[in-house]
Amino acid sequence: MKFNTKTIHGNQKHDPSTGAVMPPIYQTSTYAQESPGKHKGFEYSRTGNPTRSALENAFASIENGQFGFAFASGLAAIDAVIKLLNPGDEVISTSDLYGGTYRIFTKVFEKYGIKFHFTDLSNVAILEELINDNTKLIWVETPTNPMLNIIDIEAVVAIAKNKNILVAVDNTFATPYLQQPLDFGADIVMHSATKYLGGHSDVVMGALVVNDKELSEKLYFLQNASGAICGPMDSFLVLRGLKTLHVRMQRHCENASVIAKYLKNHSKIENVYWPGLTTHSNHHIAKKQMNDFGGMLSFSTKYNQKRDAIKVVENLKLFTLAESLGGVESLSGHPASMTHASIPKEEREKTGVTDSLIRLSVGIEDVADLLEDLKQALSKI
Ligand code: P1T
Repeated sequence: MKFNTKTIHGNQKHDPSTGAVMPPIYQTSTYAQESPGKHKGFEYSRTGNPTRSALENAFASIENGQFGFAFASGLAAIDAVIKLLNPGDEVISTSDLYGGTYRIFTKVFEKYGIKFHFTDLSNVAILEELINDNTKLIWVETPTNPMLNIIDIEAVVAIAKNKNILVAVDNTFATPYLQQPLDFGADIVMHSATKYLGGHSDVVMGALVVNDKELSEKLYFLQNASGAICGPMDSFLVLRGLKTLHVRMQRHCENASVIAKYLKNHSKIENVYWPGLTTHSNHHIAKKQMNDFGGMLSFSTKYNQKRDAIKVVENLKLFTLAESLGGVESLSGHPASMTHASIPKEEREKTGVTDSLIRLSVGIEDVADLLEDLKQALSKI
């Protein structure tokens, strides 16, 4: 089955009791048992719920995996992955990544004895220097949030494989429409399903997909034991969103391409970060591992002035100034003071997240209106 069919039909079946084409929202916490332990496959909704199962099956299908898991948020999904580890274990992570991921690694898990190394993984050779006997996980975010760096997943997997190190890929920015990390040999693919998978800025959710049965059993245990599951209504909404993922992503990519090129030629712009530009430092890797280049881009204004960046985001009208991304509507953000404020200034500036950086989540509106909006906002500086 091709990807554009999988988003609609992948691992889905009509409701067995009524034939309902969409799975009903099974708004129930528990299920009747005929005799202790004798039931129809569901016993308690933390452990399993039919609407959530339908979504988890869809997640697995679109990521070319065997087992899907839905969580209460992207961070809850990340939490489950790190709980696979033990005190003394070490993680190597890309240094340019979502601020909340950095925060859970450093502020939550370090105190349980897990050590995190942050490095620029667009240079995979660095892994050979950092890997030791305690290294158990490599955390890859590609494209990175918010600098849109690209990490070569196959190259990371090649280094990790014979060393028994798990490779997890946060695929939030790309979505499986653009890249399927399990096909490159990654062990775990993770999503903030809040973003493109849901696609309509109305749900907070996380996802994990794996192929390995033993790993899936460990994650299933953690999902149930820690309990950060999502509810049936949210499961329904994300399943509905998924059905248009391919058409939305196509338009996100087209619009971002037009906007990236416009900004690149704008006299008031210093740098544009979008992996589809031939001038992007990892463009060749993006071309190799992605089907297109995505709807996220960042840029910095000339002279590196925070006040200019603030003025631009304040003046944008169609691009709503807001956290999050990946919905049908365009959003703007100022990472240094919003999504990445939890990373110390010296750390984030090392990766390029300066006070003059603006991030855009390019929506699927008419691109002429989006260009007009950027033009008027940039004319204010
Ligand atoms: O917000 P939540 O669903 O918990 O997902 C966390 C997360 C994980 N990974 C990536 C790459 C992310 O971008 C996010 C959430 N990011 C934002 C809210 C943001 O505006 O960047």
